[in-house]
Amino acid sequence: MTADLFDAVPDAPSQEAIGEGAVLLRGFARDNESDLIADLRAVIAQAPFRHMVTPGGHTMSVAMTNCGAVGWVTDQSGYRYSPTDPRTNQPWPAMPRSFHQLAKLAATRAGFADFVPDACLINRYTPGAKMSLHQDKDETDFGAPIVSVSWGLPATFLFGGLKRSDPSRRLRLAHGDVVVLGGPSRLAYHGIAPLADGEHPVLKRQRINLTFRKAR
Ligand code: MD6
Ligand code: FE
Repeated sequence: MTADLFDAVPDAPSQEAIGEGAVLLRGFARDNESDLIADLRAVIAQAPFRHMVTPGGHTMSVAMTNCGAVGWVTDQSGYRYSPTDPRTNQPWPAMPRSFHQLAKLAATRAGFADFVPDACLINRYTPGAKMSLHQDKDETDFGAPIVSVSWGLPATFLFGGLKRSDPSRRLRLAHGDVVVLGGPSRLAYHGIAPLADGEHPVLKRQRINLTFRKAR
């Protein structure tokens, strides 16, 4: 029987290469999820989710906030990282130690042992919300990966190539899954298909995504 083997490695997360420098770590963020979600709630209490406006004037269906030394913002004047929350002109909440540790551990597992995130963008999807195909290129150092953590309702991650017109794979991201985009995949186009309705036992009718970046 293999039961003993599995017992020796409880909830061992799986690891799948989804591209060059791109790794899907299923279940990687489930270990201490109650601490992580408590820390998330504290961040949100200080810097609530809001729907930002794109430079083109569209209000995003995904609600966002940030923690860390800088946070990603968009408004009529463009995309950028800001040390302050434009709602209050106060610094973003500090990045919880638990978040920083999770991001470093995931990056290390994916082969990026020296990753030091200074920004964490927090996305909230309710049913129907989506994120169009995009590249993350507002950071200064594309040598650093981006670590993405998903909680709550499952989503379909669209993972394309270096050109917008390249075909994209559809990958299911469930509660606790982590994606690391680094190396040649750092600038790959990606997005999230419209979120299907459902109810998650902890997070109810929403999906939360954290993306850890080295922005500056
Ligand atoms: C999301 N993720 O999962 C959106 N960006 O809600 C991203 O935009 C993303 O998953 C950079 C690297 C990994 C990602
Ligand atoms: Fe992205």
